[in-house]
Amino acid sequence: MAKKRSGKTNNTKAPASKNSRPRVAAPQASDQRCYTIADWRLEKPDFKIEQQREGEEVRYIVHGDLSRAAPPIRESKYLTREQHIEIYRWMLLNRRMEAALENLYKQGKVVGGVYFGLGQEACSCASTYALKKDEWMGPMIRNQGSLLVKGFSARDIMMQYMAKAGSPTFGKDASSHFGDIRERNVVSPISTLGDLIPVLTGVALGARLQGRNIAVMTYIGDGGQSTGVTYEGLNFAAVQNLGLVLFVENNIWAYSTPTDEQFLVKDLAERAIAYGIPGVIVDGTDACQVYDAAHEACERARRGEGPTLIEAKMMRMKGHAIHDAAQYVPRPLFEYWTRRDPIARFENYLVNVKKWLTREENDKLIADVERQLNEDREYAVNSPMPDAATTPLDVWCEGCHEVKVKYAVPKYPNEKKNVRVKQVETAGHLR
Ligand SMILES: Cc1ncc(C[n+]2csc(CCOP(=O)(O)OP(=O)(O)O)c2C)c(N)n1
Ligand SMILES: [Mg+2]
Repeated sequence: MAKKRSGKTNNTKAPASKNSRPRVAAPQASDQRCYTIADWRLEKPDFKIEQQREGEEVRYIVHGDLSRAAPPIRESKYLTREQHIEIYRWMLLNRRMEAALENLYKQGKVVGGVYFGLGQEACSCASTYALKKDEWMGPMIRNQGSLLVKGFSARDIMMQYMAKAGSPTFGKDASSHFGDIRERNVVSPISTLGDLIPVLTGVALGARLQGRNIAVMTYIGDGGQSTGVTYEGLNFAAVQNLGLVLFVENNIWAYSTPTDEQFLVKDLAERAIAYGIPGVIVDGTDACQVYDAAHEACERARRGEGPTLIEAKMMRMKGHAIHDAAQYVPRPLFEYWTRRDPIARFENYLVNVKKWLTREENDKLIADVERQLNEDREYAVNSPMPDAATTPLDVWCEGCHEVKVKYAVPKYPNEKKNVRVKQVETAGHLR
């Protein structure tokens, strides 16, 4: 027992208080392993969204400093002046096209719903811009900018939403489920969240069998990344060193669920550690950061070194789709992210910081985008709906088109070595 404080030495240590007592022995330096996640952002927003319940009502309040001014654009290591301006143009077209679609919906001209990528244009446009023409991309609903960069016109996209006969699906799908396996190398979006990941991985595997390491790109949301198929697809790409570039679009919301209610890791890029691949965090509202990370990941893919996970942080600036007014989103969050608008900041960067565009050149560029968009909208509105007689056509494919190889005739290792698959094994599996 400890002696009383009598001036004599007390050799017995007083017990630590309950709270300060460590639960496990303090780890030795040799027990620790460190992993690196690159974080390229010039600011690291730090706030928390808390769910509060009042009876049946659920509401969210946000904690943190939301008063800060927006960060500058981070200088690109790779983009030329012309490329900056090209990306800016795609972003403008992306935004103006979605504004036109919203109006068309309100005029009753859109069949079905409309999805928006407002606030996410830098992520869609600057990422796909890093792909080569013969490489592949699979967009999600908010990546309409990616479709534009990959060669679909605003006319195609508007006609698709209006289910017009001349739309990419000839009026058979009234939203975003279209691709192009012939010219543009775009895999059609798959609504089941995460399923594009193994499909794009399969595209990279197909190219590998044809003797090419290519970059393939797809996107998944903060919500969708929790699906099992995300793990399966990305893990397969990692193990096979396939060139998947996966953008995890962390836009704070999955429908009405904020990220604080979805996962406990600080950053979704940390997931990369579990796959054994590089993970990078970028500011998804900064086109230069998005492009540079995408470019490095694509180069890695082309060298046959495998996939990269890029977490792009931003906010979905509208509801899930046009029917959702997003009233559950705390207003201060909208104000905070409006100051981080990807287009306004990029415009300021090009016109005032870099002085790569004069005011007149900028006005002309915006007017050109508007003119092109107006032409496309008029064409789309005035084009015919499908003829009922053609409705059953192009639904089932029974050998109507050949799926051609893209790069070269595949070489199978077994074929070369003249190894035959064991019949017994095959039969065993089928039983
Ligand atoms: C496997 C699966 N579960 C649920 C849905 C329904 N659903 C469609 S979009 C969505 C929210 C997606 O949120 P997030 O992944 O964060 O993408 P965001 O809409 O924010 O871009 C849900 C739950 C679905 N399409 N697929
Ligand atoms: Mg989301």
